[in-house]
Amino acid sequence: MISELNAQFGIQGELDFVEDGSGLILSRITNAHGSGTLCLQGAHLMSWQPVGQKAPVIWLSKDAKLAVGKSIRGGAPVCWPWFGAHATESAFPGHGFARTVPWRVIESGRDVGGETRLVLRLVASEKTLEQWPHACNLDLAITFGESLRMELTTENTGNEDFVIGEALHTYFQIGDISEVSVKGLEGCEYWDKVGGSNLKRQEGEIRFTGETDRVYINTASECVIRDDRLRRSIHVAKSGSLSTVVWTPWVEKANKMGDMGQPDGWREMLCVESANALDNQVKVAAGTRHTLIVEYRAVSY
Ligand code: TA6
Repeated sequence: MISELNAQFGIQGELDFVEDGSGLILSRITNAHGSGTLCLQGAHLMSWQPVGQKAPVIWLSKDAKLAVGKSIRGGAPVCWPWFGAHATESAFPGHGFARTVPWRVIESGRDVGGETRLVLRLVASEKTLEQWPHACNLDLAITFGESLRMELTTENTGNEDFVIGEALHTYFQIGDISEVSVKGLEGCEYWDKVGGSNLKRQEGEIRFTGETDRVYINTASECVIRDDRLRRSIHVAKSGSLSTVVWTPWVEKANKMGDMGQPDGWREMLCVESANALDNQVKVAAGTRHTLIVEYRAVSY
């Protein structure tokens, strides 16, 4: 498998595939713009560090475990074909199954300007069809350049419309949660999931003083994470997405989760997730496709 992958999709000195001790396959990318790692299971971006940035832009828990069928704590989990708990089946996995099932490589290449591109497709199985009995393809195209671009495309190849919820549930590396703010969601309505689920409106920039778990709706805005400790801004631009989720577990929830990198790994991460969730779930009509796109850029100051 590894030798076939490298023969068919490897790019000398830029893109290769290796087997992790857990039996999962990782893709390693290095080019003039930076480096990254992606796990084929879940098409799960695990790391990205552009040249010129002292710290990675994507956070991965020190306790992250790679295991077949298990989600990885950190990186950019693909939440699909639902976001959060399944609407009716409590036994179905939270945030859908896409992040814990095999994906296969369908394309690799070098774009203009020396960017490296990789495209993966979710491998449907009896298990996925049990939970999602629809004819469709799910592809993730990821381009490693000065910025990081991800395109999540759902193609409805059947003859019935279906509705999806989705997110690129990205964990960003920050200096400390007390020294960051998020701009771009001013005036937006959001479902506040801490202490029930109430609809509120964002006033001003977002700062963090406790557990924060908010689904901002009806917003296509670019968000900027301003990080005064690392002296950089992370720009989260998107298209094909009308929800943005902002999440920090804070100390109690992080300790309960147990895989956030004790004692205070949670202080160095912030999720700003480009999604279509709750009010913004997407109907993908039969024979059509829908793409959610994000572009991440780190700018030092
Ligand atoms: O996106 C925020 C959230 O829905 C939180 O409520 C929390 O559950 C987080 O996702 C992590 O979920 P996970 O299933 O990856 O542990």
